[in-house]
Amino acid sequence: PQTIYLSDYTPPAYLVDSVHLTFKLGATDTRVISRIAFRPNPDATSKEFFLHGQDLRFVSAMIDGAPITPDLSAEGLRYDAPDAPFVFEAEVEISPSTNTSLEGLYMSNGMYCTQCEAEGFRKITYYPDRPDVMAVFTVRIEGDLPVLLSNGNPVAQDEGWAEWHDPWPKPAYLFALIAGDLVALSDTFTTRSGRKVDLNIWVRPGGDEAKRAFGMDALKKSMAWDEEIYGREYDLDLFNIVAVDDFNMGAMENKGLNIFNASAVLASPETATDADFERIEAIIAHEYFHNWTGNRITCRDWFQLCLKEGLTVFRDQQFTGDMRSHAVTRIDDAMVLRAHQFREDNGPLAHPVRPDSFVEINNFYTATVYEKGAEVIGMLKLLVGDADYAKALDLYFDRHDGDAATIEDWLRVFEDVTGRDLSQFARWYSQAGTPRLTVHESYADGTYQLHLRQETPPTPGQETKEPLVLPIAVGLLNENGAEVVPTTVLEMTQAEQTFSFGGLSSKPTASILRNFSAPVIVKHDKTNAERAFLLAHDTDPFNRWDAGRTLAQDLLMRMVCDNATPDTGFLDGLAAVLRDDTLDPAFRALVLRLPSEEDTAQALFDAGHTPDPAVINDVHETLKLHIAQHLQDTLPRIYADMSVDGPYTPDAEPAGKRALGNAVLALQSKLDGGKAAAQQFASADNMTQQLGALRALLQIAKGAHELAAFEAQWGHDRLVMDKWFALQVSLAPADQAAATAEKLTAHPDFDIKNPNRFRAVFGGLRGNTAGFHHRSGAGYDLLADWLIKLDPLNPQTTARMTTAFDTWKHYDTERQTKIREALERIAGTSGLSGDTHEMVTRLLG
Ligand code: DPP
Ligand code: ZN
Repeated sequence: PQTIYLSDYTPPAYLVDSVHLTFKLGATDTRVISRIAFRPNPDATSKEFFLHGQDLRFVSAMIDGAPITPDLSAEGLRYDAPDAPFVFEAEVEISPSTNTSLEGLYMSNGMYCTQCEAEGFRKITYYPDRPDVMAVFTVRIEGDLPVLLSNGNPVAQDEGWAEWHDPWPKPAYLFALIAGDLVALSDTFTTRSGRKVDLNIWVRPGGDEAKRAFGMDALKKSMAWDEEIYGREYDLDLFNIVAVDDFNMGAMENKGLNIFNASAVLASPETATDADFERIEAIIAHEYFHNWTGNRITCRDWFQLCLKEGLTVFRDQQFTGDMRSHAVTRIDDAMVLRAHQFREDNGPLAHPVRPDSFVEINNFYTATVYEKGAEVIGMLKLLVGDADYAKALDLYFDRHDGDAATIEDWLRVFEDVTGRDLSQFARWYSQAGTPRLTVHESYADGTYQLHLRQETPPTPGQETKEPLVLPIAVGLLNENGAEVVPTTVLEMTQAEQTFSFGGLSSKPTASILRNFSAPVIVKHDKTNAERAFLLAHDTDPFNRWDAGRTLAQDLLMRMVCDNATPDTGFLDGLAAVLRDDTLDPAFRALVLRLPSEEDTAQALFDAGHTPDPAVINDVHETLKLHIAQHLQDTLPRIYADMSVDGPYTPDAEPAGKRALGNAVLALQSKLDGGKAAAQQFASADNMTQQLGALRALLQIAKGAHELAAFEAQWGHDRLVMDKWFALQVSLAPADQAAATAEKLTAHPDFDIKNPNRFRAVFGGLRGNTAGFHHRSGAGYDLLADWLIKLDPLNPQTTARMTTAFDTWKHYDTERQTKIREALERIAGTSGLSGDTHEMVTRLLG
């Protein structure tokens, strides 16, 4: 496997004007006949005619109608082609039913489907499979199946065939084909300029039909929102979404034909939780928003992946905030960033938002590219202001429509609109690692000073770091909790900087990094009294929540390191928020939620300790019990207050009540032995409450009866059963986690080839911090065994799951030795995929 460098980019030798593809479908012998009009690229630096191709059986090829004998290799096809426009034709054979990689054309429960991003199109036919080659596609599908779909608009169809034409030039990674026995929920959306768009959500018949309505609603909301907020209209007469059972990612934004992991689109009140509904709404929006940020303007090369992903995540986060609550959305997004991206930055897999080299691009669909990529855009918006952000985006769409663009193009529109020099800001794209922002304060003579220092620790391949541009939103509160200085954005550009606020009558309490204005770790030696004050009074909801979070994290760490016991100050602060009926229940639920055991492990490591997951687990349990006991009298009242009248809707308001109800129920179960939870389980009419009750029971090592009942009720429903598989493993007592996972791999419904099921069991295992890291090493061994089994079938999902080991150097020597052995065993497997090889090599560092 070869390392590819951003600095080696060269333009394509040939461009493509049009592509005609004919598919003669067959499970093991699909014929793909291509006719591609090439012309030399005037900007090319090389004249080599090379087409990617992988796992293809070559049948024949012609140039301008004359048969040719090209050089074939495992990577593709080479030929001494004319230095003038020509038509290339080829016929190849592929075998979708044996393609378990779920990349290229494959089969899922009788349905033909495709996944081409990033480099799957080369498994379909010979082609310049790179995003800067954009072309107009016409596709003919021949197959004995009722529904035959591709990108764009239908041209003609009859029994056994269909023809499609996509008028918008696109890179091959956005190609899609679906063929199967499918049924649609249909609707329409009229764009603001009056284009009537037909919308369909397709599923296989036999159970999923009732789960389509919410996705359709989310799609229409997304279409309206992108018109209203970004001025972007949809540009075809048809928009199809198809749900697929076997899928490596969440979903894929293929032009006019989005393909979704069934778990990311199908939902009904009985089968999906509030969190599922929210996730589905966000993913539908995300894929739809890609139509402009990704499809109309795509990436020049895969190093620019954050150009479309960071921006599209940012847009879907804005959308979720607008649809639901901005405060709660921001807290959710920050929790995800800290849990996944900060973790990534803190280990051997750290890389910049725009990496400068990779072996396998599939390994860079990461929290850093996506979530940190979105944060970078949020900072840019904060720095330039909303009005200039809007102007810059308009310019971006105007200037680059139809382009395969770069981060430089993106930043230039902001420079052109604002006149700013963004060269220092651009370091956010090239410098890996999470900055630490150390805060010292002083107060004298009515002037409050903030002394700030930023420092980014070294990451693999980047020993020294430069100062970044940090937008730091700050507000100052007086002793009554009133705001004496409203939110102000400080622009920090140097390693150390001091900011002053004058004219104050007493020393204020600072609320720093409001709304999480930059993706940094704040090191501020506030007293717990100050934190408790902010938890009670901060006018910025994010920092109010974060003050509680920091208090909890600090307490948990003192419990681990110094045998501290929970102090009443903390418990009273929590109680006050919980009882405050003026606060959004969703917000109260978030305040009640403790940092995860994984969060505590990371925080301990950051503070120079070696985390012991067994001790962390004990301490978390102890704290939850203390909280439950402290709140004993309040819990039943809040639980009762959170009951929702009327039929279930997944809207933010009742969902917030259910979130708080479930959080309270989990605490209550520690006191009543699971009585209330068993009742909720028995009477639940929606998955949020059914699953919330089951979780509460499993957390106190009860619920065997309910688990069996759940399986009996839901055995027929794949998506619900994924929850059943995941929950048992993730909540198993630490010494039984690996055994539980192993037992479930022998369950008749376990299917190694289905990524959702594999992730349910092994994602459940990695999510059980104390269980995965149990000192026996059983968790490590089991995961390694199964990754070795999965790799020959599905390299992409295998490689992704190796990230379970990315914190391994944080642990004690004994655990490190065991993890190293597991990683070396994977690395030493003969025939290991390039995807997994790259990951274990980086992990072993
Ligand atoms: N489908 C994936 C996403 O939307 C990759 N583009 O993020
Ligand atoms: Zn995306």
